Amino acid sequence: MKDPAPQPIRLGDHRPPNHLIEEVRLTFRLKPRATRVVSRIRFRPNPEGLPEGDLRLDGEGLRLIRCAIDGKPLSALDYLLTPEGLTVPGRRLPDRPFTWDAEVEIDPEANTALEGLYLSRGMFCTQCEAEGFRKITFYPDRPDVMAPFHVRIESDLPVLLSNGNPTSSGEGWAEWSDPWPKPAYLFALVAGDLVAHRDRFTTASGREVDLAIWVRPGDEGKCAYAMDALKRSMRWDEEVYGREYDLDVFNIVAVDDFNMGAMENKGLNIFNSKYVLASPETATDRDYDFIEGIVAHEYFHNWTGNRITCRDWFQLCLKEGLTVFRDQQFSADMRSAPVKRIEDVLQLRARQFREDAGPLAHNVRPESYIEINNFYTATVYEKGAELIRMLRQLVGPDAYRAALDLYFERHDGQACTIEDWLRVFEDVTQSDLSQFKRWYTQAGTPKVSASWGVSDGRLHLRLSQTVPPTPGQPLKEPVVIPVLVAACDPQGAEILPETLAVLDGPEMTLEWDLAALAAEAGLDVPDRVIPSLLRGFSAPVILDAALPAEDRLVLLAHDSDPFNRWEAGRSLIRETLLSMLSGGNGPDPALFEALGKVAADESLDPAFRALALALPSEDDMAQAATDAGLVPDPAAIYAVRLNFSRQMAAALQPLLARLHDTLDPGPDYSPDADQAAARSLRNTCLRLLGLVEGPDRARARYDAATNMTDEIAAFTALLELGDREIADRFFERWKDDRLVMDKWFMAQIAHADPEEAVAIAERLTQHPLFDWKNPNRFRAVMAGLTTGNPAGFHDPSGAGYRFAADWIIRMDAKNPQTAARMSTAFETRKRYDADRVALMDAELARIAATPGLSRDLAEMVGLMRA
Ligand code: B3K
Ligand code: ZN
Repeated sequence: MKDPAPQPIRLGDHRPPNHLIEEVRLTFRLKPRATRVVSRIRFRPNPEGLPEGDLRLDGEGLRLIRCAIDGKPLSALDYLLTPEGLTVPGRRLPDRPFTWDAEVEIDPEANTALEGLYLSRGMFCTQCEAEGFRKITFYPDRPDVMAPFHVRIESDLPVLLSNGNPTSSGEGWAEWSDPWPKPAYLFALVAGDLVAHRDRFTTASGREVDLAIWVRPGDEGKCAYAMDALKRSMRWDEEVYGREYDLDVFNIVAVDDFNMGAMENKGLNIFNSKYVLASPETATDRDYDFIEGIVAHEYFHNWTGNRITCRDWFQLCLKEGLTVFRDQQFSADMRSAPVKRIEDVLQLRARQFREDAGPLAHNVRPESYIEINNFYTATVYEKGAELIRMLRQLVGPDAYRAALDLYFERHDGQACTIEDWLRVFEDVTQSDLSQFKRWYTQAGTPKVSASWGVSDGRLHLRLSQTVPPTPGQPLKEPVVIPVLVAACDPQGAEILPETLAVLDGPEMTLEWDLAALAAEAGLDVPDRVIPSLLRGFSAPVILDAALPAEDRLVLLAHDSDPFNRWEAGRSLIRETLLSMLSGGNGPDPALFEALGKVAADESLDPAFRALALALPSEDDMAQAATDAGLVPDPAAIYAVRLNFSRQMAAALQPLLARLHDTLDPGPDYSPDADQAAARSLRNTCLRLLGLVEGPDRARARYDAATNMTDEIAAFTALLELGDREIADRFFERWKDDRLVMDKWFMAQIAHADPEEAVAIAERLTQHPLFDWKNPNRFRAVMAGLTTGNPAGFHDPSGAGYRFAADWIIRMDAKNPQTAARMSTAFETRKRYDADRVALMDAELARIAATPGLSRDLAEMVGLMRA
């Protein structure tokens, strides 16, 4: 019999639970193939639920051994058991608090989906968000049911951890208590042969907290940076948000097999080992940067997510958007704020704008889903963070802080909605945010058009907006868009100081008296001005402001807003690449000259200078070509970018060589922003120089490298120059280090000649170290091709599509979340030519027709084929 098609869950159908929980007691008897979970749960009827409502417990893949209510065993006639859970009819329940007892058996070793309780190389660990707890025991697995948990773990393994504070332990057992009511998705348990890197933290009010990072023996020397990042995060949250930590211990565990980056379980964060372990020899500056940001992100969830959680999964952005925004603020404070902003916008455009422009576009607060795991997206996270940034911009930093204080005060211990969130802003600012709320309920990236001019001594700026149709949302209302504007004269002197324009209707016009502005700025009255629009990327929109190239060169040289300075250069490069793609003019020497000036400017952060020399990615160019009405040819995009880089390298060769030779921060490696910035610019020069000089410089750098940042930079530069031996040398040195080997797998594909990329990827999947069930290794190869080498993935033969589809199908049977995520490789298919579209359609159809497809992958493929 065919399974019935899974039904969407809808926001509008949300009902409060019939029962709430006063307390949970769990005992785990851990065995790889047969773990027993004994639960005792104190329920009480919820006054907001249905009178005499059923008791609904989620449960999947559980072998029920026994269950009882108030000590009275239930027989199979007393409840309804389905593959999704267990329901006790209301008429069989007492109309007062009662105790549910149950024992179930589960098989962690068979759990390859890595959701629920599973084994990773001999270590028991859990991942419960979003709905993994139901694979551990019968429970109302929904975030609006919060309870204190008491956990006993029985196992021969030496280290036994759960949420909250340790209460007692003995030979073969340990007990933990978490006093803070939490939803089941924040439950965690770890048991393994682990060692701790320890430290302590004293909170602002004087509470002593024991900190530990738990890793496999041998990895304890790679935890110092994550620990340092943790302590800085704890201090920062006290100083900037007034939030203190609230338990006696804070534990982090590094796990090798993990579906995503990390998880904020209360008091027991579980991390993909990639985002904990670092040494100068094995981790790049970028890895350190990620570790800092992710440690902070998970720590910040303690307040934004754990103390205040989401009422239901439609509200996911309530915790994720806010926590991403907080981690972005933290990283901006720890490092260079302008560079962080540029990097965040690069990510937003690469992942979220791409999502918003395709078949997977959805609201920051979605209204329906089939599989919630598919909605941990760039839209919920990154666009969600942009909405908070805009709110802060609109109300100002003081009102923002006051609103957050009110949020924590009013909602501590609650499961909340976006309405609750916006209400604290409305109450603090006495304003109506119903129009702003459209940002949460409309998908699609708004387009803002700008025009300006000087007439009758007045400077006019006209702004207008449209929000494009997205699947299921043909018509949109205008949103509230904060547009930070300024303007300079033709020499680059700022004549209009930075001003906030709030575009909340279809259009608006602003006007200034130019003579007054000039007098104020101490400048002559110019006959024209150059606007600097959307400074700091003040809203997640696509700006259309046909600024002449010569004006953008002025902004690139002079704009006092670093984001727009970078943006001016980036848009000039993009336009040149587009022109080259359509057979038009190549680079204007004036552009190289201007980029060279930025690169040489020692008053600027080297990381900023490196970003200024970077090109829009191949995927960005495919989107840019589509927006310009062209059909993108991935091979042509690859060739044009390479050609541009070669010309730039030739034009700037002496400068690049000088920078390369003088920027070496020396052998005493530190991952701090200053050193990382110098390496970033130096290695940008290295790669460009290779294009004109050949491989000798990169070979010398490879041999001399004393840290992974430099080693991988030389390695990838050599791969791009066609060096065939370098991969073997790298392998011999690093074959025993799993995280470095992920880089080896990925780099060989991402930096391959596109014509060879699929063959290399295929060959690597035959490699003995290709452990495809490990999500990091799987992603290294798959993303190495699908995002790392777009021209290879889009090979006209269709071999790249076939390769990806084969592996997605294979992975789906083991780990649906990872398979579903990888399927987004096909989300842009409509951009391409009819032959490619047909090839991609055929692969999507083949995936869709696979028997036993997971709900995760079925939903993704269904959306992409619609
Ligand atoms: N909250 C987790 C993500 C859970 C993903 C479930 N599929 C990590 C984070 O955002 O911090
Ligand atoms: Zn998060």
